[in-house]
Amino acid sequence: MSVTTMKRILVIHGPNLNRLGHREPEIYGRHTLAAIDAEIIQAGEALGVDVQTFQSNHEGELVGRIQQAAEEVDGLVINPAAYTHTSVALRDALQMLDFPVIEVHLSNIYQREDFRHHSMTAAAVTGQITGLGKDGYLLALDALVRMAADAS
Ligand code: CA2
Repeated sequence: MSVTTMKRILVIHGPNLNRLGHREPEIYGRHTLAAIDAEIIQAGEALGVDVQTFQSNHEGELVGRIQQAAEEVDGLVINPAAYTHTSVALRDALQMLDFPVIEVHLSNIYQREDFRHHSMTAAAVTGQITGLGKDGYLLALDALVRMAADAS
């Protein structure tokens, strides 16, 4: 029998995602970040993993939380939001991790403006889920647990 080694997962939300549910629901959905986080934590409980969530509007805080995660968790889900397209600092921080990382976007970044088509961070992560709304986070949790089970 395979035993999962995926015990702790961190979910990071980047800038402006604290405003979810309040503006642009046609692009990002009607759910608030608090409601999405509650669903993520509930899904983690069902999967038997401890899930923590973190949101920041500041690049340096996000880098700091990723560095801290290197010592604390077994997997990471990150929506770097606008920093996806600009941040060498986040890419470098993600590159240093030695566990699986999944990049999630609520919207399909490839259907949107040209500047969103390039992800600076994608090359530093294990995989990317884009365009599936909040379900992308839940699928990412599932994928991390499955990866760990397959590897054990
Ligand atoms: O689709 C995604 O999840 C994005 O990462 C969201 C970012 C955007 O810059 C990326 O290109 C794609 C923007 C997050 C902004 O969040 C808002 C929340 C409520 C109202 C307006 C923006």
